[in-house]
Parts: sequence; structure tokens; C-alpha cells
Amino acid sequence: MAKSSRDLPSSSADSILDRLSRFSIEVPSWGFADTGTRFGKFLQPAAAVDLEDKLADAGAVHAHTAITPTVAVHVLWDFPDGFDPRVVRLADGHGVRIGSINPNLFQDQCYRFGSITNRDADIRDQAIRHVLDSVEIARQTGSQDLSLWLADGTNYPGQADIRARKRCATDALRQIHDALDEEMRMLIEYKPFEPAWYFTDFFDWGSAYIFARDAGERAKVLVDTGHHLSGTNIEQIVAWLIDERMLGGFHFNDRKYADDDLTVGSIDPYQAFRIFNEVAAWEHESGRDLDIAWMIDQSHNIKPKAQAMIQTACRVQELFAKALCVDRERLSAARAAEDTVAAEEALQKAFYTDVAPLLTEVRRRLGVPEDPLEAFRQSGYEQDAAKTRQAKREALGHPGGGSYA
Ligand SMILES: [Mn+2]
Repeated sequence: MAKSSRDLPSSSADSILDRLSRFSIEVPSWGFADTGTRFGKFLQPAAAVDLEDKLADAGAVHAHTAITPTVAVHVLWDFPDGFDPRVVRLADGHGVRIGSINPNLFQDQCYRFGSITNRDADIRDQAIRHVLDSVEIARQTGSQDLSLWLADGTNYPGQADIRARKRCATDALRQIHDALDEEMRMLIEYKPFEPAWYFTDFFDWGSAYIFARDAGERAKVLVDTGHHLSGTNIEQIVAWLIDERMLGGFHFNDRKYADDDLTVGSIDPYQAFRIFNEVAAWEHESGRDLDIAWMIDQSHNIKPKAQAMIQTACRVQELFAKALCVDRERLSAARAAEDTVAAEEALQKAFYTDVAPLLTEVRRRLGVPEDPLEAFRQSGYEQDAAKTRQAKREALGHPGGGSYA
């Protein structure tokens, strides 16, 4: 069994390298702006002030990693004055494309008691119109994915009729689904609590699955790794959704307590590996890449933004590489023999394999530095950004800038 990817048979090393050369993950525009917690926001001189800065940062991340070609955008924060077609050219100028479109159904005052589950039909209609406008933006940016996170829920037992809210959401999602073009996907995210504290309407993968199933064939479930209660076996959920053809994509981040939005692999890299292992196992069996949206959803409150994004992209690439190193034949033989120790060892050996030689080779093929993070830190990008963005903030008359997430 390989301790280093150098010891892999050359045929498997080649197929791993090919797969890694095709791997990419989307970065979120909100990961480059000043963000905080509900207690406050710490400002960084180099944080993005506007969408142009966010696209520039995403471009810098992609230039150093070659695996982040698209940027998720947030309609309310990135297009506060409506969609501007120049954004597509701007992204292109920075070497990236606009990726998933994220409507915002949680910031307006009218959504205090819910958006598409609100008791008031006018408010439900307003929410649906906003999402339909977002579908139109997706059409103009050429984006495939409409990414829906609904903050809807209630805070106290008795506050609302659970089944009535479920039916309102189902109706709304059907209308939205019917507005999608053939090649578009509607990704439905779930989260057990926060900002609602008694229940959220989209509370777990089962609820998201039922909503997606009832909305139509272009609706799939979006798994945000931080949106689970402690102890949840996320890789099992992922395996089930893959098997049901209902996995639409991932929002990757890590957590220690709740929805912490920490860097992937910073707390539990083995869990991220186990999730990647389910994808790799399916791809091995089916002989093709799983067609899902790979996305990062993180908030870098104290880390420098672009550095944190490069660190994340590289960690994801590394952990996926390790999952690709699982010896599938050995694993399957161990399972057939009910050899639990050997089966577990097949995973652990892959997890502890040093994949640095594979990453060096894939980065050579992709034409990026062998150590993207170090190269970025040495590039002077952050220092330059801090200067121009401070000046921009002063000209705009605000010291902070960016959007809250
Ligand atoms: Mn998310």
C-alpha cells in the first residue's frame, strides 16, 4: 500500500492526475468582502469593496491555483442596483466567469415571518419575483445554477402551521422551477437552525429532497457541510443523495460547533476526505465524473480573504486527491471477506498517503506555482490591493465597505 503517491502503480497515478486536472471548485464572492458575526465586523484594508474587487480577487486565486474558474454571486450584495451586463466582461477580464446565482430572501424587513412560506401572499409573491429576477440574471451571465438558501422558519412552538408553510414553499419552488431553462439547475440548501430557532422550513436533507422532488427534475439538493447538527454522518447523506441522483452540489466549509464557516479541513480533514471518498467511489464504479456543483461557502472573518481562499482550494484539491488514492479493489475484497480492519485500513492508508508528488505534477500540468499559497503571499497582490482599496473607500466616504454575510 502506498505511503506516498510516488508508490502508486503508474496507471492509477495517471488516472488520478487526469481527474485532478479536470477538478474545479467555485469560490463565493462574499468570501472576499469584510464579514463578521452578529456581534461585529473586523475590517481588513485589502478586503474587496465592490464586485469588481471580488472578481479581481477571484481572478488572483484562480491564477495561482487554476482550479477556481467561477465565482458565485449574491444578487442583493453584488447587484444592488440591478444586473449590469458589464459584469460578465469584467469577470472575463480577470480570467473567471460568473457561477451560481444566489438570491437573497432573508434581508428585507418584509421577510421577518418568512419569504416563500410567509402567511401573506403578497410577501410570498415578492419573494418569488426576486428569485425569478435571479433566474433572469443567471440567463444573462450564462450561469447553470440557481442556489437557494431559505432562512424561513419560526422561533416559537405554536407560531405557525408547519404543514401550511410546507405547502407554500412547494408551490413557490414549482413556479421557480418552471421558469428555469433546460440546462439550468435549482439547488436547494438546508439547515437545521439559525436564523430561526424553533424550526427552519428547510431543515434537513430529507426536507430538501422532498421539496426538490416536488419542484421538478431540475431541482436537486445542495449539501452545505456546516449545516448539520453535531455528529451527523454527512458522508452517508451524500452517498444516499448520489444514489438517488439527487445530489446537486456542495457548499464546503468546516465547523467545530455549528455553522461556523471555517476553512475546509481546518477542524476535521478526515470528514472532508470521507465525503470525497463517496464521490470518488461512485466515479470509480460509473467511469465518469459526477456532475454536481462544487462550491466553497466560507466567511473569513479574521484571515486575509484571498489567502484563505487559496488555502481552501488547495486543501480541497489535496483531500480529493487522497480520496482518489483509495485502493478500490482492495477495499472491495476486504468488504467481501467481512474484513473490517482491512476495509478501514484501505481508507486510512489513502488518507495518510502523501499526495504532494501528485499535486506538484498536476500544478505543473496546469501551469501554476507548486506552492500556490506561498507564491501568492510573495506576489505583493495583497499590499497593492490594500492601498487601492483604502483609497476607494475614502473616495466613497466609508471606512468599511463590502457586504455583510
Ligand atoms: Mn451555504
